[in-house]
Order: sequence, then structure tokens, then C-alpha cells
Amino acid sequence: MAHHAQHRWTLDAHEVGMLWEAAFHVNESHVVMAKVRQQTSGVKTTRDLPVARLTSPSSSTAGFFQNPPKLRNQFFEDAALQRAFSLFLPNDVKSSISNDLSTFGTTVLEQKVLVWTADAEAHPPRLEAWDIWGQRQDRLVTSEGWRNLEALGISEGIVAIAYENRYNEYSRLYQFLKYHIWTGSCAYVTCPSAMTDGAAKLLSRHTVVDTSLSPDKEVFRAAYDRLISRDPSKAWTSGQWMTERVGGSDVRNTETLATYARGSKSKVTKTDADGAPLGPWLINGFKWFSSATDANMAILLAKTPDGGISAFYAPTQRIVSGKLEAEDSSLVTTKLNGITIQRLKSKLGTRPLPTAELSLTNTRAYMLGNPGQGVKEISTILNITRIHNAVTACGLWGRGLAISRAFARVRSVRGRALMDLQPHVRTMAKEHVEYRAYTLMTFFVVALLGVSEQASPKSCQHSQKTGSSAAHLVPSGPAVVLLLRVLTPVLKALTAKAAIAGLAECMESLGGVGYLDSSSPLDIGTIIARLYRDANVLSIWEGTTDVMADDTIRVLKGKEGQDVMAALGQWVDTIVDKWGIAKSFASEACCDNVSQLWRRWTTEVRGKDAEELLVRGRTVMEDLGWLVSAILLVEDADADDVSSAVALRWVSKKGDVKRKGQLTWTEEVGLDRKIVFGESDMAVAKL
Ligand code: MFK
Repeated sequence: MAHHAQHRWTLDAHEVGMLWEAAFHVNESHVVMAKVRQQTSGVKTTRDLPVARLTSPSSSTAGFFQNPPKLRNQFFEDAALQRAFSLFLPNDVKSSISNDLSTFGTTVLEQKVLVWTADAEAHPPRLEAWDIWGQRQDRLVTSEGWRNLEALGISEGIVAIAYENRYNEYSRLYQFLKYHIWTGSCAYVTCPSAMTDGAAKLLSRHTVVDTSLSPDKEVFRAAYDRLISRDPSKAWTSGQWMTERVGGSDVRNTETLATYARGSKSKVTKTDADGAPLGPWLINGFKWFSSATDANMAILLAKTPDGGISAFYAPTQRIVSGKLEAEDSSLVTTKLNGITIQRLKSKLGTRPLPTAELSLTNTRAYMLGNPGQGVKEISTILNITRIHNAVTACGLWGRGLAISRAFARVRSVRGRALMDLQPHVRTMAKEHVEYRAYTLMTFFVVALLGVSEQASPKSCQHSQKTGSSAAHLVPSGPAVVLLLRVLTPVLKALTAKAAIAGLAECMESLGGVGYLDSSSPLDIGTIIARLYRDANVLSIWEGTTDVMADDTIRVLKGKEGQDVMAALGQWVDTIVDKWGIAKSFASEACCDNVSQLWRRWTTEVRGKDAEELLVRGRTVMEDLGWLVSAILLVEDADADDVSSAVALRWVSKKGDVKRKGQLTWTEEVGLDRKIVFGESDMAVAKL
């Protein structure tokens, strides 16, 4: 579309002197000229001065229209994602999965998918609580877009990839690289995916890992098979019902009660929608926040009569008439398993996602694990969903930055492309440095998760055979579990906060349009307000930032604290000691800063008691996060100029780095450009 700039010149008194007479005409360039006769200090002169450029006036159909930004395939364009892909995966896995990731990068931006995203956003779920005859029905109506996106996520293996375990310890990396690409388009169907993944992991502990036979195990196994299925007609999703009116962070005062009722003359038919017998526990209570209300099952917490909190598995539907094995399965009628939906929550973001208040009345359930161990059981889910949370944070933020970059390529300001405006690019570069630091940390924790889940050490030798460039970064043995335990809450907290702040910057980088909202399929891919709204839940659900800080300190000062500190120390020392020998430019420059902060941090953690550290929890957590991401960035610094610049800038956040020869400000400006747009856009910009 043509760009008709509007120019207007004014004549000031100094320029014109005493205006004697002016006559106007339009020259051949459509500029209105004033023939000015003027008298200055008694001297009369005649000059032609431009006054205005005559254009046809703008209207709703004429005048300037901004070319919309065009998103590129994020698998290729997102430099941070590319670095994570390159750093943590060995070549054979890279070549095996890159096709799927690049195809999925195209799929998530296809019109068909964006129509679903827009539909899910425009048509939030609604509750039809009663039928017209006054009977309670609790019909949850979700949009077609939401259902199609859920089915797409399932068939693409967003949960299944981890359990298929085709790439052994790299399966989790594959899963979450794909998940990252999915995040910006998926209308938060990843919330049920997160809980489904967590539930699958918990159930696998009770079936795959613990293979002792019991009738319960068969039920768990059947549910597990559905949770990890890629077939949308078979697959289940899971909810996680923990939060009550009395508390989301502190679950000790749970008011939901469980009573054992095996053999009681319950009137309900005794199978769930899958034909499995219903559990022997009756759950009664009220759950205040249940996301994924359309899930097929849930893991929930309830108190047993002895006052202990236990974890339970409950299917959400049960059969009330008909038999599954009957020829015509449409004659089977199901209803909710003792669940009524009081109301759907009205939320700032994540609007396509049904989040509800649930009343449980004799909901039939099975206990998972031992009585009184509910928090411990459900923490298996929490540790998975917290990693999902981090990948969602990076995914939403990554989409926001992609929109910001795309806009800077097409927008002109004062006659220059925004991508040539140095102050603008400096701000963007700062954001890209942060994003890269947190993206590498996220995929490092994902790599730890992948290694921790391999039953046999044999499968973990994969990296030694095929040579991942980060093989030395991801340890094996007991250290993996310890690092994973302490870094999961740190990662969850820091990525959520950074993504929220980062998306606010992305929004600002588009000016007024960044603040706009739309659920049109044509706009939905480039609406940052939606991403920003949705990101705000990330620092709240699955544990607030302070709860994560509290958890971090409890780990550091708890019964495994010494082991965790030793594992961290060994990890840092093994890597940083090598920096002295290798003397790459970045490692030489950054070595002192990282070592100093590490020494200060360990002295503080070891020297202060838990009570004092809890008060300083956020700082302790932030410093640990900075340290881990600094180490990863420096390790990656040799990849190219940009990686080296990113590492130096990140490390400089905590004090100047010693480097030979400072760069000039114009060299820094050149690096800003490369950090944001990479090398390929530099050539385009010069044209
Ligand atoms: C996506 C869209 C969503 C839409 C809207 C949603 C809005 C938000 C709604 C919400 O309410 S989200 C809030 C969800 N709540 C949480 O995520 C819980 C946050 N709180 C915590 O994580 C607390 O740390 C916790 C509840 C776990 C603390 O509980 P306790 O009762 O103080 O347990 P304690 O004594 O710390 O731990 C009990 C056992 O579990 C210990 O093991 P031992 O018995 O062997 O000593 C702990 O080590 C273990 N444990 C606790 N956390 C663990 C863990 N083990 C492994 N990993 C963990 N993370």
C-alpha cells in the first residue's frame, strides 16, 4: 500500500520578516508555494516558500495504511529457540526432529489454526447449568475452535512425545521445543496439556514404575494410556483440583473430605465413562479454582477422617444408563461423577479456558499413594506443570518479540524503518538478551527433566555416542534430580515475571496498535494484548513468586539441602574451572563475575539460617537464576558474535565485565541490530 506522507511548512516571523504580500500557487510536485513579498530592514525582496504539500485528504479508504507485520516460522526465526535446539540436542536427534518442528512452525501460523484461535478467544466457554425443565445438567459449552485446538495438540503429541520416549533423555526437549512453537497460537489448550502431563507422570509412578498388581492399578493404567494417547477420539485430559476458598498456596486447611465407602449401597452405576469401576472413596467438598473443567479426569486433594491430606484420582463422568459393550453406544448416557459446576470464573486472560468452581457430592474416587501423603503425591504434578509454565512464559514472550520484530521491519518513523531507529533497537536488544537467557535456562531444566526420567542409565549414554554440544552441561546420576528439584521453582518464578514485563515492552514497541485487542482471525496472530493478558496468570497459578521463593529456600535449607548445594557447587565448578583453561573471549571476560557471585551466593545460603533466608527468598532465587543462565550463555558464547554479545551483556547486569578493548558506541549499535534481527536481516536493511 502506498505511503502518502503529509508535510506542512509554517512561515515564522524571523524567516519572513515583515510580510508584505503573499500569493499562493501549487508547483509541479504538488507543493503549495507562497510567493512572499517581504520587507526586512527597509529592503523589499520576493521569495518562493513552501507552505504545504497538497495531497488528497485521508479518509477511511484513502491515505496511509500500515502494512501489517508478517510473522515468520518461529522455529527458524527465533534465535533463542535455535540456540536451545543447537546447544542441548545431539546431531542425530536434531536431524530427526527438525522436519516436524519446522512443519509445526508453519502449521501454527496457518489460517485454519488462527481461525480456531480467534474462535476460542471470541467464544469463551459458557455454562448451561439447568435445562428448560429445571433439571440440573451442568452442560459446559466450549467453542469449536477450542476443541479443534485441543485435538490438534493431542495429535501433534504435545503430551505424548514425552511418554513415547523415542529420543530417550532428549524426548522432553523435543516435546517442549514443539510446545514453545505452539504456545502463541494454542489459546491455552496447553493448560490442560500441562495437567495431563503431570497426571500421566503421577499415574505412571503408580503403574509403570510400581508394577505391583491391584485392581486400582488397572484403572490407573487405563487412564494413563488415554492421557498419553495421540488419538483425539481416545485421548483424555486431566484437571488438578487443589485450590479451595481457604487457600491456593497453603493447602493444609483443605475442607474437602474423603470417606471410604467400599461395599456401601451406593445407588450410582459403578462404572466411569470408560467402563472402569468407580473408586471406593466418596469425596465431598468445594473446589474454588478448577481449570480444564472439560477434562475427563482429575487428581485432587481431600482430607481423610484422620485429618491427613491425601491425593485422589477421579474420573469426571460416570455411566447412568446403557452399556458400553452394547451395539449402539449412543444409547449410553453419562453424567458428571458427583460434580456440579457452580459457575465459570471471569478472568483477566486465558479466556478460552474453562475455569470453574466445583461442588463435589459423593464423587467416586481412588486414593493415590499412601494416606496423608497428598501434598507429596501432587507435587509430582506441580513439578511438571511448573516447567510447562516456564515454557509457556517463553513461548508467549517469544511470540510477542516475533511480532515486535515483524512490526519493526514494516513500520517507518521519521522516514526510516523502525528497525533502523537505534534507540528503538537498543530497547529491543535488551529484551532479546533477557529472553535468550531465560530460554536457555528453561531448556536446560527441560534437559534435566529428560535425563531424570530415564529408568536405565544405558539410555542416558546416548549423548556420549552422538556428541551433544551440551553433553557436559547436563550431568547424570543423582545430581540431576537435585538440580531439577531446586531449579524448577526458580525457573517457574523468574520466567513468569520476565515474560509479563517483556510482553509489556513488546506491546509498547507497537505503539497504540500494540494496545489493541481483536479476536478476528486476521488479527489474532499479531495481537500482543492477548499474549500479555494470558501471561499474567503465569506468576500466580501453580504457585506465586513468593511461594516459589519459599520452596527454593526450603529445598536449600531442608533435609536435602547439603546435597543440593553440593550438586550445584559441582556443576558450577566443573564448568567454570574449564573457562580458565579454554580462555574463550567470553569465558575469560565473564569468569570473575560468575565466580564472585557464586562465592557470595553460597556464603549467604550456607551462612544464614532458614528464617532469615526466607525473608530474602526472592533475591536468593533471582541470583541463582542469573547465575545458571549466565553459565549457559557463556558456554554458548562461542557459537557466533551474537551469542558472545548476549553473554557479555547478561553478565554485565551484575557488574562490569573485564574485557580487552571496549567497543565503540557505534559497534554496540551494530550488535543491537544483530541481537534483534540476526545476520540475515542486516543484509535486507542495507538495501
Ligand atoms: C492456566 C490458567 C489458570 C487459570 C486460573 C488459575 C488461577 C490460580 C488458581 C490457583 O489457586 S493456583 C495455586 C495452586 N497452588 C499451588 O501451586 C500450591 C502452592 N504451594 C506450594 O507449592 C507449597 O509449597 C505446598 C502446598 C507444596 C506446601 O505444602 P505443605 O503442606 O507446607 O507441605 P510441605 O511440608 O512443604 O511438603 C510436604 C512434602 O511434600 C514434603 O516431603 P516430606 O514429607 O518427605 O518431607 C516436601 O518435601 C514435599 N514437597 C513439597 N513440595 C514439593 C515436594 N516434593 C517435591 N517437589 C515439590 N515441589
